[in-house]
Amino acid sequence: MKQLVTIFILSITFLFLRSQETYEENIYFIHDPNIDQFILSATNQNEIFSSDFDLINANEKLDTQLLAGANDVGIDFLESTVSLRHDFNSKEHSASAALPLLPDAPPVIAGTGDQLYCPGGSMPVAQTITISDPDDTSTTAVYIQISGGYVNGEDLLTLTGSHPSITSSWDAVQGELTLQGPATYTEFETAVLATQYSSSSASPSGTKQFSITVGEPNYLPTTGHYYEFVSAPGITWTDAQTAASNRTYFGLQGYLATLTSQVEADFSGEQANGFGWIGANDVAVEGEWRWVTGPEAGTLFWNGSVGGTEITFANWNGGEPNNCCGGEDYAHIAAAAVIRGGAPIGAWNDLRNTGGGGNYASQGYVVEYGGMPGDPTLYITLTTSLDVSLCHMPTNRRITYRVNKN
Ligand SMILES: [Ca+2]
Ligand SMILES: [Ca+2]
Ligand SMILES: [Ca+2]
Repeated sequence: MKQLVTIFILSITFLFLRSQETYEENIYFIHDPNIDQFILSATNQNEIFSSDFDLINANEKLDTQLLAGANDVGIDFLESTVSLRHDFNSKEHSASAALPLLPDAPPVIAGTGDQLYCPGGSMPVAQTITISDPDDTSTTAVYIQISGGYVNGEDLLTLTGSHPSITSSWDAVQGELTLQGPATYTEFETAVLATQYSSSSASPSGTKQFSITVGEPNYLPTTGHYYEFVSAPGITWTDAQTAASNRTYFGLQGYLATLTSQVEADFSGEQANGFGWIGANDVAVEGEWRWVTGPEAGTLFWNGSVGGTEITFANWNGGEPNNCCGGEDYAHIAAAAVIRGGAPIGAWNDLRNTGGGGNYASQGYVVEYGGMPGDPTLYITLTTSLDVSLCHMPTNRRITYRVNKN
Protein backbone atom coordinates (compact mmCIF):
# COMPACT_ATOMS: atom_id res chain seq x y z
CA MET A 1 0.00 0.00 0.00
CA LYS A 2 1.37 3.34 -0.97
CA GLN A 3 2.36 5.47 1.93
CA LEU A 4 0.13 8.42 2.52
CA VAL A 5 1.53 11.66 1.27
CA THR A 6 2.26 14.35 3.77
CA ILE A 7 1.25 17.94 3.46
CA PHE A 8 4.66 19.44 3.21
CA ILE A 9 4.54 23.16 2.97
CA LEU A 10 1.26 24.85 3.43
CA SER A 11 -2.09 25.49 2.02
CA ILE A 12 -3.00 28.86 0.73
CA THR A 13 -6.19 30.45 -0.31
CA PHE A 14 -6.39 32.46 -3.47
CA LEU A 15 -9.27 34.74 -4.05
CA PHE A 16 -10.40 34.84 -7.62
CA LEU A 17 -12.56 37.41 -9.25
CA ARG A 18 -14.64 35.74 -11.87
CA SER A 19 -16.76 38.24 -13.71
CA GLN A 20 -18.76 39.69 -10.89
CA GLU A 21 -18.62 36.48 -8.95
CA THR A 22 -16.15 35.87 -6.15
CA TYR A 23 -15.06 32.47 -5.00
CA GLU A 24 -12.26 30.94 -3.06
CA GLU A 25 -9.82 28.38 -4.28
CA ASN A 26 -7.66 26.25 -2.04
CA ILE A 27 -4.30 25.17 -3.28
CA TYR A 28 -2.13 22.58 -1.59
CA PHE A 29 1.46 21.61 -2.02
CA ILE A 30 1.91 18.00 -1.05
CA HIS A 31 5.14 16.12 -0.79
CA ASP A 32 4.99 12.48 -1.75
CA PRO A 33 8.09 10.82 -0.29
CA ASN A 34 7.66 7.70 -2.42
CA ILE A 35 8.22 9.44 -5.69
CA ASP A 36 9.98 12.50 -4.29
CA GLN A 37 7.67 14.79 -6.14
CA PHE A 38 5.53 17.68 -5.15
CA ILE A 39 1.92 17.51 -6.10
CA LEU A 40 -0.09 20.63 -6.55
CA SER A 41 -3.81 20.30 -6.37
CA ALA A 42 -6.64 22.73 -6.25
CA THR A 43 -10.36 22.62 -6.16
CA ASN A 44 -13.17 25.05 -6.50
CA GLN A 45 -16.85 24.91 -7.09
CA ASN A 46 -16.64 24.08 -10.74
CA GLU A 47 -13.24 22.83 -11.75
CA ILE A 48 -10.66 20.45 -10.43
CA PHE A 49 -7.13 20.41 -11.61
CA SER A 50 -3.94 18.87 -10.36
CA SER A 51 -0.32 18.75 -11.30
CA ASP A 52 2.78 16.99 -10.23
CA PHE A 53 6.29 18.03 -10.88
CA ASP A 54 9.89 17.51 -9.86
CA LEU A 55 11.19 20.32 -7.77
CA ILE A 56 14.60 20.87 -9.29
CA ASN A 57 15.12 24.42 -8.27
CA ALA A 58 13.00 27.33 -7.29
CA ASN A 59 12.89 28.95 -10.66
CA GLU A 60 10.91 27.03 -13.21
CA LYS A 61 7.77 27.23 -15.20
CA LEU A 62 5.40 24.35 -14.94
CA ASP A 63 2.33 23.44 -16.89
CA THR A 64 -0.48 21.60 -15.28
CA GLN A 65 -3.20 19.37 -16.49
CA LEU A 66 -6.76 20.51 -16.18
CA LEU A 67 -8.84 17.53 -15.27
CA ALA A 68 -12.22 19.09 -15.44
CA GLY A 69 -13.29 22.46 -16.67
CA ALA A 70 -11.86 24.44 -19.48
CA ASN A 71 -8.78 25.15 -21.42
CA ASP A 72 -5.65 26.36 -19.68
CA VAL A 73 -3.85 26.35 -16.41
CA GLY A 74 -0.38 27.73 -15.94
CA ILE A 75 1.77 28.04 -12.89
CA ASP A 76 4.90 30.10 -12.75
CA PHE A 77 7.45 29.49 -10.08
CA LEU A 78 9.61 32.49 -9.54
CA GLU A 79 12.46 32.79 -7.16
CA SER A 80 10.50 33.43 -4.02
CA THR A 81 6.90 33.71 -5.09
CA VAL A 82 4.34 31.58 -6.80
CA SER A 83 1.94 33.07 -9.24
CA LEU A 84 -0.96 31.16 -10.60
CA ARG A 85 -2.96 31.99 -13.69
CA HIS A 86 -5.62 30.06 -15.41
CA ASP A 87 -8.11 30.65 -18.10
CA PHE A 88 -11.45 28.94 -17.84
CA ASN A 89 -13.76 29.25 -20.80
CA SER A 90 -11.91 32.29 -22.04
CA LYS A 91 -12.50 34.12 -18.82
CA GLU A 92 -9.19 35.06 -17.36
CA HIS A 93 -8.48 34.65 -13.71
CA SER A 94 -5.19 35.35 -12.10
CA ALA A 95 -3.68 35.56 -8.71
CA SER A 96 -0.30 35.85 -7.17
CA ALA A 97 0.97 35.55 -3.68
CA ALA A 98 4.21 36.04 -1.85
CA LEU A 99 4.47 32.36 -1.16
CA PRO A 100 7.78 31.14 0.12
CA LEU A 101 8.89 28.02 -1.65
CA LEU A 102 10.69 25.26 0.11
CA PRO A 103 13.10 26.71 2.60
CA ASP A 104 16.67 25.70 2.08
CA ALA A 105 16.91 22.44 4.00
CA PRO A 106 19.78 22.22 6.47
CA PRO A 107 22.44 19.55 6.15
CA VAL A 108 22.53 16.75 8.71
CA ILE A 109 25.85 15.47 9.98
CA ALA A 110 26.31 12.13 11.73
CA GLY A 111 29.24 9.94 12.59
CA THR A 112 31.34 8.34 15.28
CA GLY A 113 34.62 8.98 17.02
CA ASP A 114 35.41 7.93 20.54
CA GLN A 115 38.97 6.74 20.64
CA LEU A 116 42.13 6.62 22.69
CA TYR A 117 45.09 8.89 22.07
CA CYS A 118 48.61 8.03 23.13
CA PRO A 119 51.36 10.61 23.59
CA GLY A 120 53.54 11.26 20.60
CA GLY A 121 51.02 9.97 18.11
CA SER A 122 48.21 11.40 16.12
CA MET A 123 44.63 10.22 15.80
CA PRO A 124 41.78 11.07 13.44
CA VAL A 125 39.07 13.24 15.01
CA ALA A 126 36.35 10.97 13.61
CA GLN A 127 36.10 7.34 12.60
CA THR A 128 33.00 7.63 10.46
CA ILE A 129 31.06 10.57 9.09
CA THR A 130 28.13 11.20 6.78
CA ILE A 131 26.76 14.54 5.71
CA SER A 132 23.34 14.39 4.12
CA ASP A 133 21.30 17.19 2.65
CA PRO A 134 18.05 16.86 0.71
CA ASP A 135 18.66 19.79 -1.60
CA ASP A 136 22.38 20.49 -1.79
CA THR A 137 25.47 18.45 -2.61
CA SER A 138 28.12 20.92 -1.53
CA THR A 139 28.89 23.60 1.01
CA THR A 140 31.43 26.30 1.64
CA ALA A 141 33.22 25.14 4.76
CA VAL A 142 33.43 22.64 7.61
CA TYR A 143 34.76 23.70 11.00
CA ILE A 144 36.45 21.35 13.44
CA GLN A 145 36.92 22.85 16.85
CA ILE A 146 38.52 21.34 19.95
CA SER A 147 35.50 22.34 21.98
CA GLY A 148 36.49 20.62 25.20
CA GLY A 149 39.84 20.19 26.95
CA TYR A 150 41.69 22.46 24.54
CA VAL A 151 45.25 23.44 25.48
CA ASN A 152 46.53 26.33 23.38
CA GLY A 153 50.14 25.76 22.32
CA GLU A 154 49.95 21.96 22.69
CA ASP A 155 46.89 20.71 20.86
CA LEU A 156 46.81 20.80 17.08
CA LEU A 157 44.48 19.70 14.30
CA THR A 158 46.05 18.93 10.92
CA LEU A 159 44.50 18.04 7.59
CA THR A 160 46.53 15.20 6.09
CA GLY A 161 46.58 13.94 2.52
CA SER A 162 45.64 15.69 -0.70
CA HIS A 163 42.31 17.51 -0.99
CA PRO A 164 42.35 19.68 -4.13
CA SER A 165 39.07 21.51 -3.38
CA ILE A 166 39.82 22.20 0.29
CA THR A 167 42.32 24.38 2.08
CA SER A 168 42.81 24.20 5.81
CA SER A 169 43.70 26.89 8.33
CA TRP A 170 44.34 26.54 12.05
CA ASP A 171 43.21 29.16 14.56
CA ALA A 172 45.19 28.51 17.75
CA VAL A 173 43.13 30.98 19.81
CA GLN A 174 39.82 29.32 19.00
CA GLY A 175 41.34 25.85 18.73
CA GLU A 176 39.61 25.54 15.41
CA LEU A 177 40.57 24.10 12.04
CA THR A 178 38.64 25.53 9.10
CA LEU A 179 38.27 23.27 6.08
CA GLN A 180 37.52 25.84 3.41
CA GLY A 181 35.82 24.87 0.16
CA PRO A 182 33.56 25.16 -1.63
CA ALA A 183 33.61 21.42 -2.04
CA THR A 184 31.15 18.57 -2.22
CA TYR A 185 29.91 16.96 0.97
CA THR A 186 31.73 13.81 -0.13
CA GLU A 187 35.01 15.72 -0.35
CA PHE A 188 34.41 17.23 3.08
CA GLU A 189 33.65 13.80 4.55
CA THR A 190 36.98 12.54 3.23
CA ALA A 191 38.78 15.59 4.61
CA VAL A 192 37.25 15.25 8.07
CA LEU A 193 38.34 11.61 8.24
CA ALA A 194 41.84 12.76 7.24
CA THR A 195 41.99 15.38 10.00
CA GLN A 196 44.32 14.34 12.80
CA TYR A 197 44.63 15.45 16.38
CA SER A 198 48.06 15.61 17.97
CA SER A 199 49.56 17.05 21.12
CA SER A 200 53.09 18.34 21.55
CA SER A 201 52.93 17.53 25.25
CA ALA A 202 54.88 14.52 26.49
CA SER A 203 52.12 13.75 28.96
CA PRO A 204 48.78 15.04 27.70
CA SER A 205 45.74 14.15 29.76
CA GLY A 206 42.00 14.39 29.88
CA THR A 207 39.39 14.18 27.20
CA LYS A 208 39.51 16.21 24.02
CA GLN A 209 36.13 16.94 22.54
CA PHE A 210 35.69 17.90 18.90
CA SER A 211 32.79 19.78 17.35
CA ILE A 212 32.58 19.14 13.64
CA THR A 213 30.21 21.63 12.09
CA VAL A 214 28.92 21.85 8.56
CA GLY A 215 28.98 25.55 8.10
CA GLU A 216 28.62 28.51 5.97
CA PRO A 217 30.67 31.65 6.36
CA ASN A 218 28.01 33.16 8.56
CA TYR A 219 27.93 30.39 11.17
CA LEU A 220 29.52 31.04 14.55
CA PRO A 221 30.18 27.72 16.35
CA THR A 222 30.57 29.48 19.71
CA THR A 223 26.91 30.49 19.78
CA GLY A 224 25.52 28.00 17.29
CA HIS A 225 23.83 30.93 15.55
CA TYR A 226 23.95 32.38 12.06
CA TYR A 227 24.61 36.03 11.24
CA GLU A 228 23.94 37.87 8.04
CA PHE A 229 24.43 41.47 7.01
CA VAL A 230 21.59 42.69 4.82
CA SER A 231 22.42 45.69 2.66
CA ALA A 232 19.57 48.21 2.67
CA PRO A 233 20.93 51.76 2.30
CA GLY A 234 18.82 54.35 4.07
CA ILE A 235 16.73 51.90 6.10
CA THR A 236 15.60 53.08 9.54
CA TRP A 237 16.17 51.04 12.69
CA THR A 238 12.45 50.35 13.11
CA ASP A 239 12.07 49.17 9.50
CA ALA A 240 15.20 47.05 9.89
CA GLN A 241 13.68 45.42 12.99
CA THR A 242 10.59 44.44 10.99
CA ALA A 243 12.61 43.29 7.99
CA ALA A 244 14.87 41.14 10.16
CA SER A 245 11.91 39.44 11.83
CA ASN A 246 10.52 38.55 8.40
CA ARG A 247 13.62 36.59 7.45
CA THR A 248 14.33 32.92 8.11
CA TYR A 249 17.39 30.74 7.60
CA PHE A 250 17.18 26.95 7.63
CA GLY A 251 13.75 27.57 9.16
CA LEU A 252 15.24 29.63 12.02
CA GLN A 253 13.45 32.86 12.93
CA GLY A 254 15.47 35.99 12.17
CA TYR A 255 15.90 39.00 14.43
CA LEU A 256 18.09 42.08 14.63
CA ALA A 257 21.34 40.74 16.08
CA THR A 258 21.82 40.61 19.85
CA LEU A 259 25.53 40.63 20.55
CA THR A 260 26.22 39.34 24.04
CA SER A 261 29.92 38.48 23.88
CA GLN A 262 33.08 39.87 22.30
CA VAL A 263 33.35 36.88 19.98
CA GLU A 264 29.81 37.46 18.75
CA ALA A 265 30.32 41.22 18.45
CA ASP A 266 33.58 40.80 16.53
CA PHE A 267 32.05 38.24 14.19
CA SER A 268 29.08 40.47 13.39
CA GLY A 269 31.33 43.49 13.12
CA GLU A 270 33.38 41.78 10.44
CA GLN A 271 30.23 40.75 8.61
CA ALA A 272 28.68 44.21 8.67
CA ASN A 273 31.79 45.60 7.00
CA GLY A 274 30.65 49.07 7.98
CA PHE A 275 27.31 50.34 9.23
CA GLY A 276 24.68 47.84 10.47
CA TRP A 277 21.70 48.22 12.81
CA ILE A 278 21.58 45.79 15.76
CA GLY A 279 18.76 44.87 18.16
CA ALA A 280 19.36 47.38 20.96
CA ASN A 281 17.81 50.70 21.93
CA ASP A 282 17.15 52.98 24.89
CA VAL A 283 13.76 54.12 23.65
CA ALA A 284 11.81 53.11 26.78
CA VAL A 285 14.07 54.87 29.30
CA GLU A 286 16.91 57.16 28.25
CA GLY A 287 20.24 55.57 29.14
CA GLU A 288 18.79 52.11 29.79
CA TRP A 289 20.21 50.16 26.89
CA ARG A 290 18.37 46.91 26.33
CA TRP A 291 18.36 44.15 23.80
CA VAL A 292 14.84 44.44 22.44
CA THR A 293 14.90 41.62 19.89
CA GLY A 294 15.65 37.89 19.80
CA PRO A 295 15.93 35.53 22.75
CA GLU A 296 17.46 38.31 24.92
CA ALA A 297 14.59 40.79 24.39
CA GLY A 298 14.24 42.93 27.52
CA THR A 299 17.78 42.35 28.79
CA LEU A 300 19.45 45.47 30.19
CA PHE A 301 23.10 45.49 29.14
CA TRP A 302 24.21 49.09 29.71
CA ASN A 303 23.11 51.78 32.12
CA GLY A 304 23.97 55.41 31.49
CA SER A 305 25.65 57.48 28.85
CA VAL A 306 29.37 57.62 27.97
CA GLY A 307 31.25 55.92 30.78
CA GLY A 308 28.10 54.25 32.08
CA THR A 309 27.83 50.83 33.70
CA GLU A 310 28.21 47.64 31.71
CA ILE A 311 25.53 45.30 33.06
CA THR A 312 26.16 42.29 30.83
CA PHE A 313 28.24 42.97 27.74
CA ALA A 314 28.57 46.12 25.67
CA ASN A 315 30.87 47.05 22.81
CA TRP A 316 30.53 50.84 22.48
CA ASN A 317 32.81 52.89 20.32
CA GLY A 318 35.00 55.42 22.13
CA GLY A 319 32.86 58.32 23.42
CA GLU A 320 29.55 56.46 22.99
CA PRO A 321 26.68 56.19 23.70
CA ASN A 322 26.51 59.97 23.79
CA ASN A 323 22.80 60.54 23.03
CA CYS A 324 24.03 63.27 20.77
CA CYS A 325 22.30 65.94 18.84
CA GLY A 326 18.87 66.03 20.40
CA GLY A 327 18.70 62.35 21.25
CA GLU A 328 20.03 59.05 19.91
CA ASP A 329 18.20 55.89 20.94
CA TYR A 330 19.14 53.17 18.43
CA ALA A 331 22.30 51.06 18.29
CA HIS A 332 24.33 50.17 15.25
CA ILE A 333 27.70 48.73 14.36
CA ALA A 334 29.78 51.74 13.39
CA ALA A 335 31.84 52.11 10.24
CA ALA A 336 35.53 51.25 10.60
CA ALA A 337 36.47 54.84 9.66
CA VAL A 338 34.90 56.24 12.84
CA ILE A 339 36.19 53.66 15.34
CA ARG A 340 38.20 55.49 18.02
CA GLY A 341 39.46 55.31 21.56
CA GLY A 342 40.93 51.85 21.13
CA ALA A 343 37.53 50.29 20.45
CA PRO A 344 37.50 47.17 18.27
CA ILE A 345 36.31 47.01 14.67
CA GLY A 346 32.58 46.50 14.91
CA ALA A 347 32.13 48.74 17.97
CA TRP A 348 28.72 50.33 18.46
CA ASN A 349 27.27 53.81 18.34
CA ASP A 350 23.89 55.22 19.33
CA LEU A 351 22.07 57.06 16.57
CA ARG A 352 18.63 58.38 15.72
CA ASN A 353 16.17 56.06 13.98
CA THR A 354 16.80 57.49 10.53
CA GLY A 355 20.59 57.30 10.76
CA GLY A 356 22.92 60.18 10.00
CA GLY A 357 25.16 61.45 7.23
CA GLY A 358 28.51 60.37 5.84
CA ASN A 359 29.95 57.44 7.77
CA TYR A 360 26.76 57.40 9.85
CA ALA A 361 24.41 56.98 6.91
CA SER A 362 22.39 53.79 7.31
CA GLN A 363 23.67 50.98 5.08
CA GLY A 364 21.71 48.00 6.35
CA TYR A 365 21.28 45.69 9.30
CA VAL A 366 22.63 42.52 10.87
CA VAL A 367 20.24 39.59 11.24
CA GLU A 368 20.86 36.79 13.71
CA TYR A 369 19.23 33.36 13.52
CA GLY A 370 19.06 30.88 16.38
CA GLY A 371 17.68 30.46 19.88
CA MET A 372 14.09 31.52 19.22
CA PRO A 373 11.11 29.53 20.53
CA GLY A 374 9.76 27.23 17.85
CA ASP A 375 13.01 27.10 15.90
CA PRO A 376 13.66 23.70 14.33
CA THR A 377 16.47 21.60 15.77
CA LEU A 378 19.42 21.51 13.43
CA TYR A 379 21.86 18.63 13.29
CA ILE A 380 24.80 20.39 11.77
CA THR A 381 27.36 19.61 14.46
CA LEU A 382 28.88 16.22 15.22
CA THR A 383 30.65 15.80 18.54
CA THR A 384 33.44 13.25 18.92
CA SER A 385 36.14 12.75 21.52
CA LEU A 386 39.56 11.32 22.25
CA ASP A 387 40.43 10.03 25.69
CA VAL A 388 44.08 10.81 26.32
CA SER A 389 44.15 9.67 29.94
CA LEU A 390 43.99 5.92 29.52
CA CYS A 391 47.32 5.69 27.81
CA HIS A 392 49.24 6.42 31.00
CA MET A 393 50.26 3.48 33.15
CA PRO A 394 49.40 4.29 36.76
CA THR A 395 52.68 4.55 38.67
CA ASN A 396 51.49 2.49 41.61
CA ARG A 397 49.96 -0.26 39.59
CA ARG A 398 51.05 -3.78 40.49
CA ILE A 399 50.90 -6.42 37.87
CA THR A 400 51.00 -10.05 38.98
CA TYR A 401 51.98 -12.80 36.64
CA ARG A 402 51.03 -16.28 37.55
CA VAL A 403 53.22 -18.96 36.16
CA ASN A 404 52.01 -22.47 36.13
CA LYS A 405 54.61 -25.17 36.48
CA ASN A 406 53.99 -28.68 35.45
CA1 LIG B 1 23.06 36.69 19.96
CA1 LIG C 1 19.49 57.66 23.97
CA1 LIG D 1 26.13 58.51 19.32
